[in-house]
Amino acid sequence: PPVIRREDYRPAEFLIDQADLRFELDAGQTLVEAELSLRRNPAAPRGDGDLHLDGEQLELLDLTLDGRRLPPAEYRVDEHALVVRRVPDRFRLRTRVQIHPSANTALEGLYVSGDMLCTQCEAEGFRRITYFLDRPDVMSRYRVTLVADPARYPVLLSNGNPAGTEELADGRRLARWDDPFPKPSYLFAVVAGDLALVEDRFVTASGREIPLRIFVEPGNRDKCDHAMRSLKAAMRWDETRYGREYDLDLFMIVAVSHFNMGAMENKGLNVFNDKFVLARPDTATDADFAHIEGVVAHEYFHNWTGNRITCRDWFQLSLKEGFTVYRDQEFSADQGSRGVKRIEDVRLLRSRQFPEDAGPMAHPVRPDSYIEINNFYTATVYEKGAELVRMQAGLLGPERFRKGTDLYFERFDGQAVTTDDFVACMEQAGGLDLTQFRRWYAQAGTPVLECADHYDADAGTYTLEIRQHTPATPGQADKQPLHIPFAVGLLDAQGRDLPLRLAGESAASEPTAAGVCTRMLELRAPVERFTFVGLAARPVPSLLRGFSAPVRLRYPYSDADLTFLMAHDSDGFNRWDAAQTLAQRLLLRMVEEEALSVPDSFVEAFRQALKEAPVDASADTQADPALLAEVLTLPSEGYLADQMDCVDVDGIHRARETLAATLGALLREDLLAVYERHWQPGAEAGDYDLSPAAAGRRALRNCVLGYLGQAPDAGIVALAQRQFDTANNMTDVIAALRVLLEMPVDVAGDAGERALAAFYRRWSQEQLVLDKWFALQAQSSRPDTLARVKGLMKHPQFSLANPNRVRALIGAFASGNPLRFHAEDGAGYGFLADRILELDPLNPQIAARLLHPMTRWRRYDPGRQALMQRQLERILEVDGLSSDVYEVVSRSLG
Ligand code: BAL
Ligand code: ZN
Repeated sequence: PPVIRREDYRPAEFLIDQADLRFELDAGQTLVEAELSLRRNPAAPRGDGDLHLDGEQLELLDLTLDGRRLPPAEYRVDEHALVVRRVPDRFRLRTRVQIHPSANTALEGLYVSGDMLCTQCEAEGFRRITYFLDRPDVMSRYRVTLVADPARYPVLLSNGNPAGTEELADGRRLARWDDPFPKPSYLFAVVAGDLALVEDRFVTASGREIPLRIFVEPGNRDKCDHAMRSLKAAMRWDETRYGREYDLDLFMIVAVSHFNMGAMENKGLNVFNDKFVLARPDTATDADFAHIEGVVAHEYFHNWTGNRITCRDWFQLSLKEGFTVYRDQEFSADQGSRGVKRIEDVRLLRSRQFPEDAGPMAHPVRPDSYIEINNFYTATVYEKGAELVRMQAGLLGPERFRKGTDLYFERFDGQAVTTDDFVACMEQAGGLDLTQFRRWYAQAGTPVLECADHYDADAGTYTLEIRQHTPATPGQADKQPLHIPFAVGLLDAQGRDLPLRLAGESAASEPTAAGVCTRMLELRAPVERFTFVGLAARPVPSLLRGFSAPVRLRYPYSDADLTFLMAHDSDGFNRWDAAQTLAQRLLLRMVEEEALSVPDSFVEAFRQALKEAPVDASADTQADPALLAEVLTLPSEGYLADQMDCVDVDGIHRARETLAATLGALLREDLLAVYERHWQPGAEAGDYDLSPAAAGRRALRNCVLGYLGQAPDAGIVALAQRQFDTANNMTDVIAALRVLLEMPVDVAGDAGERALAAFYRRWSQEQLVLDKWFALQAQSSRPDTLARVKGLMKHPQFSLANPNRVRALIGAFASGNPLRFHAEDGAGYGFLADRILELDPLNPQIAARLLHPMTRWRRYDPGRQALMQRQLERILEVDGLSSDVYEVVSRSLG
């Protein structure tokens, strides 16, 4: 398959000002009539005079140009295009095509989900609906007419504002939609179905009343409250933080059960994976609620960052995704605990994006080439892209950043632009030179900062020396130094932030009233030195506060320094990070030395942290329980693996289990005390409290239960059983079930299996809860897990056609169970390769995504390397592989 390169970008030769589409909708076959007003693009050089329209899997029934039916000699159709020869400079083209939604298993274009019809057009799905210039820099006005049988499809939706309905003489219903905002084809959407409606309204800053409609499958109406609340909060937030008001007369969300992505920001008609809409306390965990809030906000925010201003080409994907992720992160931080949100975001970046940046799929935030754009909806484009926006916001400060975004919205509204255009606005509003900063968009790989320091007691000076380098990545051997914002504080012996004065400055910056003194240093050269003066004693440095740049930091902290920072750092993120580093260090030593015992100092640091747990559930004066739960959570197996040159799968699992069991046994009384203090069946049984504070208490209690479960006895089994039996919310039920399932049979008997069976009986008709049931089993550390996963593939409720189910079973096993997936005999690899070959003809996007754990094969021992390589080669040998899977496999082997 051909490689698409950024440097080959050319403006479209033709523009489509107006697109009038008429759909005769039916699951088996749908007729699509398109009348397009085309004209030559004055900004594009003249080509061969032919019009090339994208189109795939379309059956062309009719073609007219300015009312004249074209004879075959004047056009040609192939697998990917319709080419009309020698067209005039301005004309109307009418096509009629037939498509087959029920045969569409790739879930791109128009397809069937349950009993409804829906679309997914990003990135290149619109070409499976009609012939078009299916590229984001062609923005058109759409008028849509939908015709369908009202018994099957009483609700007919498209983008924009409703423009009337009619009952046709043949019994069918017709609905018209008109979208006044020009948009690229990837934002087009149609939904038809027998849908239940939940409606609310929002009054905008300028006083317009906007109906808000959430459509769901009948039976799910009682699970929309949280999504609706989140939507209204997001609409208000975008007005106050960015001055962005909603523009259409109506805003709609549709939840569908079969969806490749998380959700899609189609203009005025967001289509969601129902996992990110539907929630009730008894069906969804606190994490699910938080994801829903974030995703609803993310899609809504796209209305300005993505829809009103879109991407010139797909290499600019991070223009909308990086900025919109940054916006949703900040929104969520404002709804709950800012500190905890930052920890979660960095944990995700480190566990997904850092390994991507270090592997065969490494690519810049603005990639230079791709074979299949669907493979580039990555952690790099999204999460690292958000970090680039965050760094610019940090460099400008809140006021100038707001000026920069105002300028961006004003200058580019209605246009398709580039990441460079965005940076230029920041540069202008900030009065900064971001020339060097732009390299962040162009260079792949995670920069490494090596820090050294020197204290001169006689002079009272403390010098920090920071070296930066970015490792080579595929296709990019040599890297240039980056412009890196590096936030630093210095602590005195009591753990207080010191005033900071750099050599040459006349005055020191003093700590704030809250005792915080942070200096944003800017790194540009490969080696930078900063000398702080006026220091009576050697300080302890707190480096990269708030994770001010997406880098790997190296500094030779002693364990005592880390324990000190964990207890005292005024930066909450760095307190957590110190705890993580301490645990990571110990765990990696335990991997090396199997017999290593856990040092008392580590146990005591944990005991001390537990002592800070709030005394009762209503106290808000003590440590934030959610933050404490983060501090007490050990680095994941995947994160530890990323720290090793050669991943020791079994050693990592063993070390983590040993450490958790040791803490569970030695701190039993302290853990039990925290658990019991926060176990309030009375309060929980009443009104379930969704507040961040209550969720934080649940997180802490379940974290503590996890440790207790690692050193179980009959009392702990009973504790977990009580929680499973009596909890009124999914967070506590799942946490207890996980603990019961992981406990050894000689202690817990069949308690885990019984609980699992009870869970199935209760939830067998709730598809999203059932996904949890599949995933829990796929992630089990028990030796028979692969056999069990294979058995579950035959379960009547398993289906390869449902991406959520595939992710819950196969994805959870391959990506969420390193111990069993990477079993030494290679059985996990063979299983995954078989599934990919089965899935690829059905849904290439999902198949390519599932492959990822195998792409990092070079990080393992020679035996596992050979086994993974063999499976990858086996996949590559298959004829007719999709471009999605081909690209991932060939890059991994390359
Ligand atoms: N644009 C694809 C889904 C999302 O990032 O919102
Ligand atoms: Zn997005």
